[in-house]
Amino acid sequence: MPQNTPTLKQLGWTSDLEQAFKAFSLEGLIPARVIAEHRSAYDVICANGAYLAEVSGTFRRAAKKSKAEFPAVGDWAALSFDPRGLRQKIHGLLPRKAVLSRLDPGGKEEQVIAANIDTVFVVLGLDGDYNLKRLERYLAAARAGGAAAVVILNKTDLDPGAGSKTEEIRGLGFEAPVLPLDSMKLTGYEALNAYITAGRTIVLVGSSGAGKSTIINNLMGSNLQRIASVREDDSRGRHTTTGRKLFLLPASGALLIDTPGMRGLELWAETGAVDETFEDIHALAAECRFGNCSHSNEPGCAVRAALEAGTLDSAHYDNYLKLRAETTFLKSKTDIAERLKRKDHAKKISKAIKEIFRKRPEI
Ligand SMILES: Nc1nc2c(ncn2[C@@H]2O[C@H](COP(=O)(O)OP(=O)(O)O)[C@@H](O)[C@H]2O)c(=O)[nH]1
Ligand SMILES: [Mg+2]
Ligand SMILES: [Zn+2]
Repeated sequence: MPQNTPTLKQLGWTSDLEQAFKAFSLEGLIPARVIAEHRSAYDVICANGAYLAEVSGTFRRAAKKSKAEFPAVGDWAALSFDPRGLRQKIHGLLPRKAVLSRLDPGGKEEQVIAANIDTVFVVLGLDGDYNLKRLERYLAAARAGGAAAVVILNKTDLDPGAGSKTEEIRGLGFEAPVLPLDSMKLTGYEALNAYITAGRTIVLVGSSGAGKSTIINNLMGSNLQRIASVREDDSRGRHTTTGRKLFLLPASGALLIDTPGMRGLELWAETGAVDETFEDIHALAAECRFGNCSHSNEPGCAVRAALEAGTLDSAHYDNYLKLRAETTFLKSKTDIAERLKRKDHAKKISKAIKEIFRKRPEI
């Protein structure tokens, strides 16, 4: 347990959250922020200090349907506080602001990596971890979860091409700023100041070895995290921790969530959400004549047939189309291949125009 337990305010508690918590307060429950996730328990901090907590039986039964309803790092939980309890009980969660989710590697459901975040730092290491396809996935996941993103190109000291890579990503026109960083000499760190402000929650994601923990260490100004990560490695065989943890930066007051390297981040909103929510349509789609049927105007569409027969609700169907269009939009917004093609096209045109002017005799 930390020596100086942060206050709720330091952890990001606001009067708006207090307001939202009213119904829980009336039940005698108190707020706590989830700062680490273990197999079946959580580290939480409440006004009384830092504790181990688990969900109540009622919570477990109510959340049985989906993993995503269970607490995640960053969540605000409602505790029934027992000073003698070994584990405090979590009875509910405040509705989440932005989340970072992915498709659970073990199944077809949402896994919340971090909750109530403001910003996602996508960290790429310039020692062979520069991968635009992966970057695009992370950016799409941030967008899908409602969080802003910042791209961090770490280990600039190891790559003479760091400058051109920075420019390459900037040229792709993402909303996210691109910040080059050397975490050995600590160059580029001033640019982070705009994002690491008091009460703001930031999750760091990226491949294992990209430098996420080093960045947190540097910002913490101590080797606290390094100690923690050694313990993580030791306990890997016992499966006691997910490695996702929240840190309070002493200087700026920002809250950083470290994540262990993720092999793949399958975009939750893109892959799972629509089909999961519209299981009935998904089942009907198996009977469509074309495998890639969009269920809008293709012949032999089983979905439209059900609609016409009145066995499929039209509002339900409309909602399906809307949601799917959203995920398609999400995909095209972040599809780098498309962007590069468009950029290439624009380049060719401008080159052709230049050619015309070059060949034209002076007027
Ligand atoms: N040369 C260089 N090495 C770095 C930099 N940042 C991190 N490293 C090293 O990269 C390795 C992995 O870093 P770590 O923070 O554990 O990565 P994580 O898995 O993303 O948390 C460590 O040996 C770090 O010392 C950097 O900017 N330059
Ligand atoms: Mg790490
Ligand atoms: Zn169809």
